[in-house]
Amino acid sequence: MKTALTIAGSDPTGGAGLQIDLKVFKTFDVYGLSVVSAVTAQNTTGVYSVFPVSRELFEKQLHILLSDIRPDAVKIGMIYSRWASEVISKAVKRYSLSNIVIDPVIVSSNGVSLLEDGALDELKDKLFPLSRVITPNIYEASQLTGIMIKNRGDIENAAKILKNMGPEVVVITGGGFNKTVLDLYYDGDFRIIEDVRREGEYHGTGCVFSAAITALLALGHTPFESVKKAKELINNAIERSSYPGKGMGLLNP
Ligand code: PXL
Repeated sequence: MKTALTIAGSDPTGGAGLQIDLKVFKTFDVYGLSVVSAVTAQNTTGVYSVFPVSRELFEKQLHILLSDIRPDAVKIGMIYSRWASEVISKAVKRYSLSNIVIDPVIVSSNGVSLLEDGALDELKDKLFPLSRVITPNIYEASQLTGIMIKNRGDIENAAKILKNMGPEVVVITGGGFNKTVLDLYYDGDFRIIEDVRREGEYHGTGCVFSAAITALLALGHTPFESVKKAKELINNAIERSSYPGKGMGLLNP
């Protein structure tokens, strides 16, 4: 059985974070492993608190796990701490990890910071060069590149800058205007993935997307196949989603 590791925060709603990642891995019959970076207190109305784990606990979780099991792919989601990128990059080298997918999570939907000051630069410097796929949304792509993204040309420029930071493939999600959503796939050539815009506000779409890509890479699919199939899974998870609380909908992959 193929295995995938998620390095992420805990979300008690199970709609984002390591909990949704594990559910997504399961839908592809990929065995899920998880290392927790931070524990959040949140519900469907938003994130209320973030408690990062200590560096010692984080390192210990990684090394005890990886000295035993080598995952076929690794997803890096919310890491919170500035030091986490260096710890992960050392582990990637020491344990020869491949198929690294990075979802550069910065803030929650209700505006709570999920990344410590200075941690984004560390993520760029230490982990982007080791990654196979990065999946920023438009906001994250803007923050990472300093480009104010207002049109399709801006998205393409941001993708080029991000690719120069080291990943093999850049996927910028959530572009597009009016009734269409547009994801831009860039590996040196541009490919556009267009879809109809779906109504409603859902928690964890970025997590589901990047976790699905991770599972599909673990199974040996190419990055482009993985991205296309990940889109299908999101649409499925939206169709099966529900509103169990007072706020956002929760995806059900
Ligand atoms: O969707 C980004 C995200 C990732 N990981 C955790 C989160 C969130 C958003 O709230 O809480 C743990």
